[in-house]
Amino acid sequence: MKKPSSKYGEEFSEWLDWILDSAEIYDYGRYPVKGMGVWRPYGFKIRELVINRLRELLNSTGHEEVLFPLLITEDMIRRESEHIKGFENQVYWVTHGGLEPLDVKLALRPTSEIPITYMESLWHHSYKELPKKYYQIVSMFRYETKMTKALIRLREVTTFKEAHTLHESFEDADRQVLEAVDIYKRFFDDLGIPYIISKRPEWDKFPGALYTIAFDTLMPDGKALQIGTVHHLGQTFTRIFEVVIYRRDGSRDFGWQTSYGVSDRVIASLIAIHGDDKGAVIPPKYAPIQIVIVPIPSTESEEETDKVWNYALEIERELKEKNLRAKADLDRESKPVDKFYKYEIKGVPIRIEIGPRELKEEKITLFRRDLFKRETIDRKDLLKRIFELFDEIENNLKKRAWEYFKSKIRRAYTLEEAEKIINKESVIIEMPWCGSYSCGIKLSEKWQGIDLLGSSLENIDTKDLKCVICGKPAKTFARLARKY
Ligand code: 5CA
Ligand code: ZN
Repeated sequence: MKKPSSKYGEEFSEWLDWILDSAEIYDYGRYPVKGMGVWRPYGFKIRELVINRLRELLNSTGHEEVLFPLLITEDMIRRESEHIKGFENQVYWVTHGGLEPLDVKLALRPTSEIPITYMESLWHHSYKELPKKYYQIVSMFRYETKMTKALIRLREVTTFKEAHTLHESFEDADRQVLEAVDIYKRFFDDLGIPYIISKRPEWDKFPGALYTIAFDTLMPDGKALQIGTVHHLGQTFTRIFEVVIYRRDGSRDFGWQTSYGVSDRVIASLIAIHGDDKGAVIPPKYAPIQIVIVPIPSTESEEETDKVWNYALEIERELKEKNLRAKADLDRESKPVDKFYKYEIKGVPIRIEIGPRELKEEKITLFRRDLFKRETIDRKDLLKRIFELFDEIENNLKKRAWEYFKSKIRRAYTLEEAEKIINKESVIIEMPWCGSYSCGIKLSEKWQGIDLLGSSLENIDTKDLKCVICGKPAKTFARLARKY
């Protein structure tokens, strides 16, 4: 695939396709079912490292992993009308078993509120068992009608982490929403993915939810990408499936729920946000290969070259003993510069270059992928320097990503001001808003292709500010952006 000259602007889409292909992460667009791609070994490993982190965060906060069937009966899914309305035109149906038409059509899960609530009605009856926090990491299917895109808009979402919780009161579910937001903050912070957190407008809530809170990041083309959502589901599903809970005071009430999820979009963001025009730059914690060792052959003799190759093997062994993901590329056929290029595309954070000179002087040359910088150190300092570099690289990637992100969030206090910015560049715009439904609708319809992400969750000072639509006192900031 041809390499675009930049990852920014209109070339981003090609850049993403190029990197997923040439770094052998995810093969997309060639498998003969639209919207579905193939994780290749290198990509699968990144995915696994990301999932491991997510599991750690969920397990350590009292979440329990479960595994539900993929299929849902038609009558189950039709029982909640608002929910099915939201998903109706996105559901894949299984209609046959072999040659026989099925008596009951079966849906491939587009999400699992329905099956999970159904089983909760059989499992949980008392406040003493609550809260319950379940999660699963599974494939989910949505027949997306907007343009599909590798990892960003899939029809089979292969890394759908969905959490579903059950509580005895509205307040406890409200508290759970905050815990979920906190968990996702820690998750995205760890990945170095910047975000803003917004309360979605009424018309953009998850079908059946009381309210939805979303994490958005920015892709290098300036479009906002929703990378995670947290929903307060109220009693919508527990009412339908009669999850009745005995409460502390002896009364009975339907349970209260939340759900929250992230997907393959997180991995797309990790790659897109840290990468550069030369390829991916994977943070050390998530890099399948953290250190690649490239031996440089001698120009003098074969014997000398053999020694360098042994030196490379020795270093690989030493690093692996410390549980570092190191790889010595000992291929004798290909040239060092071709190896450099290959691992730069793959985003390996540190490269070790050793040749006859390093061997003789007991030195090691290190190359940092993020800054494209070389340094030569004493061999004995290798481990210490590598661990330092891991921290430095992680912090640099994080800092760089947040600086870029913050530079793309702008305030405007009138519609004219906003329009000037919008015509010039693709950013997230914040404007004073009274918070009303009608002004929100007007804002979201004001400019073609620019949507309302919602309002800031944190209290931003709006004293003396006026809603850009109606002129009444502003209660919050509305955020608008081009959206995936
Ligand atoms: N049951 C709830 C919580 S898990 C739910 O399904 N919420 S969702 O519809 O908002 O999906 C959760 C997250 O999955 C979204 O925030 C988005 O980041 C991601 N997602 C949704 N659809 C797709 C898709 N077609 N391709 C890739 N990621 C998707
Ligand atoms: Zn208003």
